[in-house]
Amino acid sequence: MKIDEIRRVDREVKSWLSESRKRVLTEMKSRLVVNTKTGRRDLVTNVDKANEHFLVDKIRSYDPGSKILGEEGLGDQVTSSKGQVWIVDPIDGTMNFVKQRNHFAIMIALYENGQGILGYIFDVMGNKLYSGGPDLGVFENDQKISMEKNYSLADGLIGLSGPMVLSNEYNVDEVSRKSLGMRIYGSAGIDIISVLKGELVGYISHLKPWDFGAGKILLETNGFKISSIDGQPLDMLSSTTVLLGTPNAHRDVLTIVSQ
Ligand code: 2AM
Ligand code: CA
Repeated sequence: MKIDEIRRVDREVKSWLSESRKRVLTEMKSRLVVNTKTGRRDLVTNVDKANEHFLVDKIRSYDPGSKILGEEGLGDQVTSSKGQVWIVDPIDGTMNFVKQRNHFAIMIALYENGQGILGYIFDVMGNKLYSGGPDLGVFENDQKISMEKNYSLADGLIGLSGPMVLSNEYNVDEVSRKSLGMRIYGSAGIDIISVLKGELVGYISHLKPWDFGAGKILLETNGFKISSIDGQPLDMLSSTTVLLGTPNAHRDVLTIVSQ
């Protein structure tokens, strides 16, 4: 995609996200309709569905030739990364949304032939939009941001998923001990924002494409590493255990989990 078109799409997506945030804030004031998906901790609400509907409609009218992978299934059956592929997570951190009315995100990514073009993570309650891509750089609202420092695992906090801590999958106990402490935020989007800002040196969680699609673009643009927990490149259409962070922390975690 040419830079002029990327800028045009960027303006357009930001206008959708601004409207989307306002709608979510309004809908949050009414009683939520909460349903479970795979279990009692995997939730979907009327707001997740309405917001995916809203965003998918916007994408379809703006870019009818593209394909859309949406968490709640209102997009398309996407089986190939050829062409333009949008990835939508209408509410990331639905448990936080339901129980805290805070610490959740709206996420959108645009890939072209598997290459990240634009990524968006909107911290709704903080009213901070993290956006950008390789051609634009990474922004917190209108402010350009960069990696603060290439921290090692021993120099910072590590974000982990609750279920992985409980099962000590991939020896995350040891990862946590080597760090300055672990944090469990419950939203991949909020964890990824924390890594971008230097508040966490890394994050480990089992994730689906809509959980990491936008974050991968923003992280790689700013020099962070993201891979599967065994160090392999991510497949944009599959779920896997994901490791992301500063290059040093990423290397430190790989060393521990491969022992
Ligand atoms: P969600 O709220 O959009 O479903 C919580 O630990 C984080 O992991 C959230 O980003 C959440 O996204 C995601 N998540 C929750 N259940 C998951 C599952 N079964 N597989 C992958 N990601 C999940
Ligand atoms: Ca979601």
